Amino acid sequence: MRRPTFVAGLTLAVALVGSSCGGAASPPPLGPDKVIYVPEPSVGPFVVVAVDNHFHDIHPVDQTQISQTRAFIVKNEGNNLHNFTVVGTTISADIEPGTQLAWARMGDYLKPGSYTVFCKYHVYLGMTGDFIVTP
Ligand SMILES: [Cu+2]
Repeated sequence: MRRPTFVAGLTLAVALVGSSCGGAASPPPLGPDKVIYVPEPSVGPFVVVAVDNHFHDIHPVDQTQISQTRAFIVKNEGNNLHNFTVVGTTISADIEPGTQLAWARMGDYLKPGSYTVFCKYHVYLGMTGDFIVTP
């Protein structure tokens, strides 16, 4: 119960500061896409978040392993259209903002092996990822 009270107090303080300026209230500036870092659980669907022209959770340096038995989801939590193209396959799917690509079972789409993926719209910005599908 303490946290909501604090937030309410902060909001009031901001409102007071704003009104003391005397000018017309301007809308808050649009910040970058909000990214919340949550460790990937080892059960349930493996979720990749596409945001800021970047694929989280499948950074090449992490050698991410995903069992072929798991569900696999790519969520577009940004404001831009993204795409999920898997190199060496015919898989290339657009993912509209606020939507997701969802596979009930990874192995139905990608057999065990190493894969590189990219967004065809933002590959020039380095929007790529790597992961390993395991048996
Ligand atoms: Cu993209």
